[in-house]
This record gives sequence, structure tokens and C-alpha cells, in this order.
Amino acid sequence: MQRIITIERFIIEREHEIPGATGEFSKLLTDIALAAKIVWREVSKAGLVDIIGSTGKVNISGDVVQKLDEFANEIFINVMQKGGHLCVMASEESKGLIEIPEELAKGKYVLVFDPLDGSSNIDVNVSIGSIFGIFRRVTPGGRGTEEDVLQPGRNLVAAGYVVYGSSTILVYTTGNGVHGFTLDPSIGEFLLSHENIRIPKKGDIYSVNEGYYERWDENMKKLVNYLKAEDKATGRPYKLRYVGTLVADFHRTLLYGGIFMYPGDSKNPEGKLRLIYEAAPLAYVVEKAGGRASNGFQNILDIKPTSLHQRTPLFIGSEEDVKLVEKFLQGKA
Ligand code: AHM
Ligand code: MG
Repeated sequence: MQRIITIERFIIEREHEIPGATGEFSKLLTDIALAAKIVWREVSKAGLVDIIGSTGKVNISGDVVQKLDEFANEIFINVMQKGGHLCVMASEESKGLIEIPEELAKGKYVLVFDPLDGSSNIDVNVSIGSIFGIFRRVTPGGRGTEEDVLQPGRNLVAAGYVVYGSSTILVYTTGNGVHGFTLDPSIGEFLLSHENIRIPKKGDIYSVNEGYYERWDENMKKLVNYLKAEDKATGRPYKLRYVGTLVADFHRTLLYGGIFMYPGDSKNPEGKLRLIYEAAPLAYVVEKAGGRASNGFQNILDIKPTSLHQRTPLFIGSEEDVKLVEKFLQGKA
């Protein structure tokens, strides 16, 4: 039998790999796993209690807010705010910065997160998830500011995501290997199940909402037509998969390879996904697994955000597939 390793033990055993890390960082990661478990508990009984359904409100990004989104946001805030490891937080579901009470805002880390991704899938039992990223603060002390949050993904010191799916998995990296932990609900622990995940260099799956085809520019149309065309030598046609939950589509892409795309179009020139809470953390994960993420012209990790809820086109996955996409979008194919 394989050695059973809980996420807490794994984090502590690997602590020495993070330059300058003190126990503080390990406790921060462990708290994220705790928040994920509480969100999972509510997600898994969503059909049983009166928690699903829309609140009728619209969030800062213009989406209808589901009750479970609000709950997940509150859980993350509640668990993370009290840990003493952070100086400030920002969430996709909160308009401005989430301040940490003065007496606790002594931590050197900054947390950015999407508490519940794929919320349109909640009511229909399709996978949803959470995404997070951790920066070191750049301001000297006291409460963190917007400057601490508006950092390029390249500065992340850890990032990861959770998929609440047929089973619940938490995947994270601190820059040294990407590791996955599956939740054993009978004991309430995340157990190491996917050590050192590497994304295939090239895949045979593309993932995009093709319903928006008519809104795409000519290069984007040409790219998708290319992926669908038959050619044995280059492994085409690619298969199409689209869950409509970024983390679920990303998780499949990480394990099987291929490309996930959310391009800009004539209606939404910057696409839909948010740079800080979605694109940058997943770009950090994919790069540490040997893949790549781009907005078509620039590596996602090199983009310095200028506002909290900024959107970006996203092309993420196997290195060769992302490079192929860039060639098409830049008109070089
Ligand atoms: P959300 O964070 O409000 O759930 O929105 C983001 C989601 C992503 O999970 C998913 O990739 C995308 O929206 C799907 O959008 P569309 O329905 O336009 O294809
Ligand atoms: Mg989201």
C-alpha cells in the first residue's frame, strides 16, 4: 500500500523548498485547504438545502450572483482573515479590497481568489471550483493596499485551485512541482493523489465556447477551423470539450493536454475571465507543470494589472498548442 500523505503533512514536509518561508506560509496554505473543505461541504449539499438559486443581485463583473457564491466568498474571507498571515485580500466577488482587521494585518502575504468559479453550473450538478493565488506584499507595513494586489502573475509565490466534481481535488504549486490532493470525505482530509503533475507538450483537445464564433475575428476563426480540419500528420481533428467552468476545463487540460481558450470578441474585446483571480493563478500553475498561458500576444504572467477586476483573453494549456494559437492570432500562420 502507498504511504498516505495528508495535505497538511505534505505542506510541512516541503516548507524548506520555499525561499524565505517561515511556518507562516505553511499555515496560510493549510487554511486555504480548510476553507475549501467548508465550501465543499456546502456545495455537496446544495440540492438539499435552500442555498442554491439566484439572490437576484449582480456582482461587480456584471454576473448574477448565486447564493453559494456569496457563501463561498464569506467562508474564504472568514477563514483567511483571522489567520494573521495576510495583509490584504481581493476576491472576484468583492468590489474593492478586502481589508484585514488592523491588529491581524501584520502578515507578509496577499491573497487573491475566485471563491466559486463556474457558478452558472451550480444548479445543474456540473463541476464548480475555487481559484487562489498568493503574493508577497510589496508595501512596507500596516494594512496592505491596492499596490500589493496589482502585481503581475510572475510575482506569485503560490497558486492553485479546487474542483468540486465527481470527486473534490485541490491542486497547488509553490513553484516547485504541481501537486494534487483528492478529498476523502469519510475522514475529511485531502490526500496526496497526483504528485508532480506535468502537462503533455501537445494535446488533441480544444476547449472554447464556439457559440460565439460569429463574434470572433478572422484569425480566431481560422485557428478553430484549422483545429477541426482532418490531418493525420498533425493529429487533427482535435476533440472538443467545454464544461463552462474554467477550473474544470483547466483541470482536464492540465492532465490530458490541449488548449483552453476564452478569446476576446466583438462584444467583449477582453473576453470574460479576470486577470487577477482566474488567469494569473492558473497561468502560474500551468507554467510550473511545463505548459504556457497567453493573451494571444503576451505571456499572462507578464501582464501587470491596472485595476482589480480587469479582464483578459486567455489561451492556456500545452506549450506547443499555445504557441500554435499565438501564431494564428498574430497573423503568422
Ligand atoms: P464565474 O466566475 O462568474 O463563474 O464566470 C466564469 C466562468 C468560467 O468558469 C467559464 O470558463 C466561463 O465563465 C464560461 O463562460 P461562457 O458561458 O461565456 O462560455
Ligand atoms: Mg470565475
